[in-house]
Amino acid sequence: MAQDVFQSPDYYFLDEWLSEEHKLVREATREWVKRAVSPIIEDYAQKAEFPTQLIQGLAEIGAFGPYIPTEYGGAGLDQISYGLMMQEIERGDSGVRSTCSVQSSLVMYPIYAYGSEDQRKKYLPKLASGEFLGCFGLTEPDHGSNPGGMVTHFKDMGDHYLLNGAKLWISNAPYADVAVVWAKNEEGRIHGLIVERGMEGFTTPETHNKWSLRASATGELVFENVKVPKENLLPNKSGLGAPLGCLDSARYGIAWGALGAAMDCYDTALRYSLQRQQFGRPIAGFQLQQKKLAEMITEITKAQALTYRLGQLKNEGRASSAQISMAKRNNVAMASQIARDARQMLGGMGITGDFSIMRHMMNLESVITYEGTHDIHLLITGMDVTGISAFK
Ligand code: TGC
Ligand code: FAD
Repeated sequence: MAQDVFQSPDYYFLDEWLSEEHKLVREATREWVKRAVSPIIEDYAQKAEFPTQLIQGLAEIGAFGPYIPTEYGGAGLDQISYGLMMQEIERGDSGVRSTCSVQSSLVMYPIYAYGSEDQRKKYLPKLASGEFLGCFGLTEPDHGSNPGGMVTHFKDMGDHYLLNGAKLWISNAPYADVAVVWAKNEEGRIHGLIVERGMEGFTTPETHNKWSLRASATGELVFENVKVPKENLLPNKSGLGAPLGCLDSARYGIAWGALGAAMDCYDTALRYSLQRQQFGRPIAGFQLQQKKLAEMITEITKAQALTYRLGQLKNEGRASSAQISMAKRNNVAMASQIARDARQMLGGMGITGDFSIMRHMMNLESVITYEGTHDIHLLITGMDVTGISAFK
């Protein structure tokens, strides 16, 4: 891929809303992405390999647990800094951001929020430092949008739990040292269990043949009579609201991340269209190309304002699940549309790995599906404004 010369658009001077700390976090993350991610990511995506060498760097920039308190190894930052980090990392690649979302919001967050003090001390510092990689098992082969129907279950055997079932489409699974797994007890109540690699009967086969998120490892979690120690049950929250609470945090990060992918596509298309000559002039001078660019910057600017405001609400503990759904849905759809338009603007070059756009475009097909599909988030908004659930 060509040298990374990304410059972020800020059409409404929204940087003025950011604190010095926010800007420092963003610049440090951007500099690391330019140095560590951009030069290698296309190659790893083409090979469909997970670049494990990035794990240490991600830990060093604080991308594992940005908002987890420092006493547990996290970076102790606010929600806007967390968002800006996700924006910059997904600007590099959605799959790398996925690794961070899973580690921070789907593994560290539940251990921090629902775990015992012993569990926090045992796992969080190792997850923050990258010594441990984690994954989150909610989706099952027959229960994706409807996780409440899950069949993975555990039985109380007196001195341990016996876990059986399977999870599908699990990011990081093939490399994970620990898995936060959601399963039903004998009464049908959902609980979180920390399952460790090496426990007998626990396997993580990799999922191949993806055309999307190729630089992220995806797999299954299979549990065949796995003996889980009793102290591995997350004691402080149960029910479907427990995993959905983690999703709130990850979906929030995705809203920022999608913005990063959109900004990268816009920046690339703008630069290319100013240089590429057809009919004796830069293609940026043609009205149809200007329409695309004008719509892109308008949608990015609207999403920047929406997302920053969501960050403020999140910092104040006032962001509702439905508000987060709206931002995830809007920003991912916006980024997907921009990726498609930007790809067209590059003509034939747009389908090559010389530019990041086609990779973003394909990655966003996963992002629009995971953490709740585009349609599910629309129905969450519908439920919120009408008070009537379309799911029951
Ligand atoms: P429903 O009856 O509405 O709710 C059950 C209980 O959960 C509570 N709740 C929430 N709590 C916290 N945060 C949320 N976002 C919540 N949404 C609901 C709710 O209050 C209730 O609590 P209680 O105490 O009354 O029992 O549940 P439902 O079965 O009707 O389902 C609702 C629906 C469809 C919105 C939900 O199931 C859903 O969001 N489905 C989408 C599934 C999903 O997003 N899966 C993601 C899997 S993980 C993933 O994709 C990781 S990708 C990672 C990466 O690589 O980046
Ligand atoms: P389905 O639920 O079968 O949906 C199929 C279609 O039906 C969708 O268009 C959906 O919108 C629509 N639909 C479903 N229900 C309704 C309804 N009530 N009304 C209208 N339309 C509806 N899961 C994890 O637990 N952990 C992970 O780390 C993880 N990582 C992932 C990584 C990747 C690359 C991918 C692709 C997925 C990942 N997932 C993960 C799973 C992801 O969350 C699910 O794919 C997603 O929730 C959708 O579930 P499904 O694929 O079973 O689709």
